[in-house]
Amino acid sequence: MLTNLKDQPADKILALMAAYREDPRDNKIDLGVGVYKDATGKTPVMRAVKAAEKKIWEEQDSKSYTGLAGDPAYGDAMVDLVLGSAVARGNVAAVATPGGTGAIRQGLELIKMAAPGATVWLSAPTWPNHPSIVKYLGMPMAEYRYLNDDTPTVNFDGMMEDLQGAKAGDVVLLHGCCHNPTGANLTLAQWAEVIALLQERELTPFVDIAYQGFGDGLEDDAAAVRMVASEVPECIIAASCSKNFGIYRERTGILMAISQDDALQGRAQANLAFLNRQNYSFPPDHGARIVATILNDADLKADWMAELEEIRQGMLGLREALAAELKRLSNSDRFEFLAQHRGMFSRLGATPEQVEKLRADHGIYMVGDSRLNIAGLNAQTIPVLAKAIIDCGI
Ligand code: PLP
Ligand code: TYF
Repeated sequence: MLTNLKDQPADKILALMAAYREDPRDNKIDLGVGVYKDATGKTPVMRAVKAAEKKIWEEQDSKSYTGLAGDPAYGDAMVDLVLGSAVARGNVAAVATPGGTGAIRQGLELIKMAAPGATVWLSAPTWPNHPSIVKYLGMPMAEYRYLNDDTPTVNFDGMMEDLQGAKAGDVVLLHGCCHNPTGANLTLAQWAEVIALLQERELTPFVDIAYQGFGDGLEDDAAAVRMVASEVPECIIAASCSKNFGIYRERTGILMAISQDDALQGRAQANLAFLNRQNYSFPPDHGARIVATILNDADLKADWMAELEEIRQGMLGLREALAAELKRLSNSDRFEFLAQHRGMFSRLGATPEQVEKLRADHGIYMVGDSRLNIAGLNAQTIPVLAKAIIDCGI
């Protein structure tokens, strides 16, 4: 039987992570996988996470099953964190999932059950796992333009034009904030135009929000998803706690299905629970419990928010410093976009050959599409990267 299996393509980002690890050079720089790193190159456990784990260890007296939707305290806290008061809780069906990826997978499965012929529209480019999962589920897929060819800014006209081609009932996958891989984001005015188009053409938005708190702040980063959720008749939201709580390996995410018709909440909730049951029964609890413990404790929440804000400000500082150094070396403003972009990533706009030259000649690792993880930099490596970028003719 196993001989029938085909080879599967490797995940390029994860393969890059392995190649970096094997590189013996001392001065190598990892700007690959989207994991936050501090100035010493470590991915720390956040203070509030440690404190919450201690509290859980001391107070938890059972590890019996939770429920198919996960711990309700986690669901409520996350609905509140992502949606604030944009939608009444009674309109939101929500289940805990293994990471944001689990939420994306289950969200797509829900769509497949409810609207089997719907085409899923993805931004070009997007996070490679989006098309990979859509394809695996055998769902029709289409792309909308997202980035300009000449500068790494949003091609809004192209995006709107392409989405005009969607048919009623299709699904549009949107990054809630901090677009991966481009770092280029819609303004709120542009979001309003997208929402008007979704309504006019009867399209369902599926918002993937994996970096709330990494862009303009916890509230600002949720502004778009809240606007979507409060204005369209129905939407799906996949949120991840991997980055903003730094609990990557705990696999903590949430899937929400929202309808303005609160009579549908019960059925949506039952279907989300059904999907969890088909795939793995109960979702992982430890990360979800950490998140609920933090969000339901005023001191822990304040400390988490403060640390998240330090992380965000640190990345903004790195963006500005890199843009300034490149301005100095190139005598031009062509890298100014680095300071304008938000989140962990920007795309440099380099060719695959230039990206390979950065790796081979300078030990600088970034994804083949020239996506770099800003958090992989520090005050010492910024001038090194900037010089290498100019040396490679980018
Ligand atoms: N969506 C996007 C755009 C991402 O970049 C990621 C990865 O970090 C995720 C979702 C989900 O991440 P995880 O499954 O680790 O929570
Ligand atoms: O884009 C990234 O780097 C992150 C981490 O299969 C990631 O989203 C990368 C690849 C993958 C899962 C997560």
